[in-house]
Amino acid sequence: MTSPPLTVDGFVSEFLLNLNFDGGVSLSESSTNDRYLALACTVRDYLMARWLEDLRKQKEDQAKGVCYLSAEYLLGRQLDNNLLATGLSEIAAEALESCGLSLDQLREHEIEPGLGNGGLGRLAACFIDSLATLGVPSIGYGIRYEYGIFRQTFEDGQQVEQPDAWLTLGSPWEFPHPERSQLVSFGGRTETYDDDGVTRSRWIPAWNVNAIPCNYMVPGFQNGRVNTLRLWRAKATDAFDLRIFNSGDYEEAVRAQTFAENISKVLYPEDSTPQGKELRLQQQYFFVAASIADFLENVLADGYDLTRLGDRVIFQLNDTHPVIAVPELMRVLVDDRGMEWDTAWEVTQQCFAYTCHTLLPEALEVWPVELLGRLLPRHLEIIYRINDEFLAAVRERFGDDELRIRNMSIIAEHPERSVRMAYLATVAGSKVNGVAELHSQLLRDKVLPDFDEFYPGKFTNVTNGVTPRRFLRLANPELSALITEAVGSGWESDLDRLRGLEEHVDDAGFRSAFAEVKAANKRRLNEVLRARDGFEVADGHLVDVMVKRLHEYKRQLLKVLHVVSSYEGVLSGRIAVEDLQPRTVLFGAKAAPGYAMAKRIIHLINAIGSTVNDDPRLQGRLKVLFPPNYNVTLAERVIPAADLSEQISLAGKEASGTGNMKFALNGALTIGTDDGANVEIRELVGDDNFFLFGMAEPEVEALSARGYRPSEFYQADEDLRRAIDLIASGAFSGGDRTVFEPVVSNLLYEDRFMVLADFASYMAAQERVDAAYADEDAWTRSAILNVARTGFFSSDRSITDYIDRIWHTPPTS
Ligand code: GFP
Repeated sequence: MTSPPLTVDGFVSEFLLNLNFDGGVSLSESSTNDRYLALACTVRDYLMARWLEDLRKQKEDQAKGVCYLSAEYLLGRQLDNNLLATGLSEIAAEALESCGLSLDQLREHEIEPGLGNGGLGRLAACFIDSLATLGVPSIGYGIRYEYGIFRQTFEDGQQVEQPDAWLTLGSPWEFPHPERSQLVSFGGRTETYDDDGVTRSRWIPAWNVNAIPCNYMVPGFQNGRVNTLRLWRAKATDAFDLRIFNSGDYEEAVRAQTFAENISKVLYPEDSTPQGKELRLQQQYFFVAASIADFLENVLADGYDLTRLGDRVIFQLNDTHPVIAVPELMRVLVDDRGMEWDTAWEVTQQCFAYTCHTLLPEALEVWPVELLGRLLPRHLEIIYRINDEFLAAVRERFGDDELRIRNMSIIAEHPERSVRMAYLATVAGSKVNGVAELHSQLLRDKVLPDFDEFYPGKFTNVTNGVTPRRFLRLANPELSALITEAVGSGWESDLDRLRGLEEHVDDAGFRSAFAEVKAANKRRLNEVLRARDGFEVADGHLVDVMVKRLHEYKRQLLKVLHVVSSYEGVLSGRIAVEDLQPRTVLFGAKAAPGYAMAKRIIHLINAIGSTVNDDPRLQGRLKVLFPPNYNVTLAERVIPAADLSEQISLAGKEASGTGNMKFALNGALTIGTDDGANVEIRELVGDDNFFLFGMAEPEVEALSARGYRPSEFYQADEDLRRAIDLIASGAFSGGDRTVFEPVVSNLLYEDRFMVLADFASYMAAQERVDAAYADEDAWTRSAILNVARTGFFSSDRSITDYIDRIWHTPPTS
């Protein structure tokens, strides 16, 4: 098979073929959607020969590869990424122009697949990009949700969730293969039987669904490599019941179908109800069972000796969501393939590794035994046996230290009997890693210390990274051009070369070109926000950005208090309005639908925005913008325009952060706590180019041990008191004091994430920001040094670390 010619004419012919023959329309009659679909298919055609070749080679070479198991992939738009990977951007633009079309217009038509919530899902997308760029044999496995993360709108400032119908206009990047579906079973019971004198167990499931693989190309950056992302879609095994349908009961006729297909309907269904919880566990098992079966049946060579499975594959568990894969592999090896338990357990331990992405105890998933046993009875038996043998080994080592044994048991007894998935992953995984130095250390010291002691050498760190292709080259074309001019081409896949920019930092011409790029990016953001939301980013403003999932530990409320304090300062005359550094504070955040406090905080930010933005006393010097529906596409516009990156979580709570890396690489300065990867960013860029504030993790611990009383901070700090009182007074809620009362009382009487304790230090750091920003040239210098010194945060480096420390899967040609 050959690719279409890499010429403008070749591209035009392929495009028209796709439009006419696949789309069934002529150019003159075609809609924007027809044209977008034809363009996507054309780009695909250029990747196809390599993809098929790589799939063939993967099967033939049987080299060790990575199966990345992740319930989320927050991919972002595909067209531009694939054009860049194939080196086709210019040819495509010219070809379309010769047809009277605009590439810019067609790229805006694409709806991004939002198959993830935030950092975790975006990391998975960066990782598969890097795996392909480095040429590592790998498959990303996940779920092809029909509805991704909800589309956020605001009504009266409050979040309203709309379904994200990303598939409605077609899905040109996916290749479904119903003929390769895998049957995934649920429910029922187990039984033992006699197998030639040996007693064995088996599972008699009650129902099943088909898992249909939908394949996506994952091209490496201009290296001809195309890996695969395989997402599973649920399809009922029984077609609807025609007899019932004909009797007129249409709803009942499709009930089984609806039930089965709900599994891949929505990304992370709301799990505050028992049904929602169960559906989540169904999703998790659904995709890992299909993935393991697919790997064993379709990727592994026929007749491969399964006792050597660890030589062929490592299943990387992206957080706890796929951990049910551990008992599933055991079940397949022992029950289906007849392997001895001990051998199977040895194989299983070689084949898994686990990445933990959190430190919040409530985010470490547990499944009630009652639910797990009902849905996956055989898996529960297997988990019990793994636990019994593990605890026996612990006893052997530490004696009958019952407290330790209770603490280490995979089965928790309180508040209800449940399976601790992080523990199961730790026991089964060949390695366990955190996602930044500090996080990995805390994971060992605080979250899983007994395991660290029991398994010396099992714990390691791999600091997260982000793909420079999407977040620098595509998102910031002007800065990319400047970088290429300064350090030459090829840095996109060798990001350490950004160091070369340091040589240019003393060159006034370079600094002014750099500052001009930032200004141009602000203008571009302005155009986007104006068209999208009717917002304006005023000229000369410091663009201060906090974009990330809305969560109390990330402390959007601390940013809110800074804004309110500045506002209150002007109202009360404490700050002369002319002395206020003109700032546009931009928020972007979605709150989980069931997370009431997060939603209140969104409401509060919007309420503050409407009050502050319209107050003439501010003379336009302070603006608060909150464009709804923050997603990858908006991130690509916001990040390059930012001056200041807000990374202000309570120390010890943010595992890593990846937004922090994207901002630094795009020349924003960070105001941040010593948390997650901020620590490493600061070490690399230097204290002079980073605004550090707040307690470090040991101080947080100490304060917590002493007994944290937020109201004491409120009493002691007049600025803080005035800011909180202003919110409490109803100033942002039309005089109604009840609206934000829950936020205020939570801050005053609980404040789990110590916003008030860090307030004074944060305000002082913001003053340093204002002072620094006043010296534009010095600021630009720091911004350049941020870019130059953060090449370490390429996801290519993360993947190289995974290969060296965990996977041992060298690249293949
Ligand atoms: C989570 C953690 C982040 C971390 C990412 C990727 O993402 O600190 O950077 O996973 O490891 F919290 P979010 O849940 O914050 O999106």
